[in-house]
Amino acid sequence: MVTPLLSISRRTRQTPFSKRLGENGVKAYTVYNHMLLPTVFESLEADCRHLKTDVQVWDVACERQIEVRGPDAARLLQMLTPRNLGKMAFGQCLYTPMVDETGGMLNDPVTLKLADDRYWVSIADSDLLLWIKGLAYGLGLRVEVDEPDVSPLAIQGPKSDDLAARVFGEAVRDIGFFRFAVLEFQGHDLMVSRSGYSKQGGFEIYVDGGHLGEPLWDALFAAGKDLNVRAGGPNLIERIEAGLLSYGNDMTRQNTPYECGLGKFCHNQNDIEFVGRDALLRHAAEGPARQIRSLAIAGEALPPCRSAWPVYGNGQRAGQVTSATWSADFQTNVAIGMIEQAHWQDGARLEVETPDGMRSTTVKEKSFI
Ligand code: THG
Repeated sequence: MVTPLLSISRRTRQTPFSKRLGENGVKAYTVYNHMLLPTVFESLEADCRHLKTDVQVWDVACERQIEVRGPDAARLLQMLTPRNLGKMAFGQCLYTPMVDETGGMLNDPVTLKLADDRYWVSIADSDLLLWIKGLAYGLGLRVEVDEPDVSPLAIQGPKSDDLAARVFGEAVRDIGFFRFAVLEFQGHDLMVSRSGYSKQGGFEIYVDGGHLGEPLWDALFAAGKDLNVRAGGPNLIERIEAGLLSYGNDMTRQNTPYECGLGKFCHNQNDIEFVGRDALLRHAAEGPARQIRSLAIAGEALPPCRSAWPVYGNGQRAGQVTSATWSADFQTNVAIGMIEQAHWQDGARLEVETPDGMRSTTVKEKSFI
């Protein structure tokens, strides 16, 4: 079968790092927030191994920032999410499910507080800007909402602290998980957070101004030569092993945060006002009928999951698999899926209908890593 190519044009936006990706041998892209996101350099498997042993620099400019500023910024941010932001402090990053009036997931961004009247919403792949602008206008809030020229660049892998310290100074080592510090690079103040879309540790630098992209990239590669630094991107194998969710793949507007396993980010909802509260309170009282689970799928390496694969238990529909790939480390296909309550207990044996036929699959309560 022919693997189709992606036609790239002005709509599939380039990033400040695109030229460097070409020079570093990028082999595949996906499109995320209408922007190119590199997915493969050497191979998914080789990239995964290197991520787990060394350090990588990732072009995640597609994690677009939506800036909300003005006297009503805090009120608008709280309207967007069931997570209680009442105690959010400057310098904090919070994983914030965002829902519509039915409690359906619109996005699962990281929200950063830059000041009492200024926030960045670091979005996953959906046009959240339009929803936020519409809400601000409809509610008559005193805010400005736009997409600044900010392009995150991630440093990920076990040697991340050493690499980041060489470019930003020893202060990076003191940055707490999901906190950011403002550090200097060539005379510019940049936000550097301890976060990223892998479980291998690392940082995200919010490159504020596209012209800084190549100088920062080059500084990281010059400083990291002996650390074996390489270009990378969110790695499909590692993110499935880690159980990191992908909006549009593992969850959509059809799912609530509880179904997505994000109920732990939905506390004290009686104390706050947000769109979808009544629907979510009702849903939480009933309990979700299905929930995200990690799964191991038996047999040979499977092709990519391009449409949901039906899952069955005792001949009955038991859910669907939405992401899957071969894991060399676990010597099985690893997967993420949405599984019905009757079948979601740890160790449950089910069947999944893949493009390569029926396979047996085992439900896991926890992710592989
Ligand atoms: N970093 C930033 N922006 C982003 C992402 C990111 N925007 C798009 C996308 N990724 C948003 N989705 C996620 C999903 C998972 C995590 C972060 C963003 C994540 N989760 C950790 C976990 O599940 O273990 C920690 C969550 C927590 O405890 O708060 O890191 O990666 N800037």
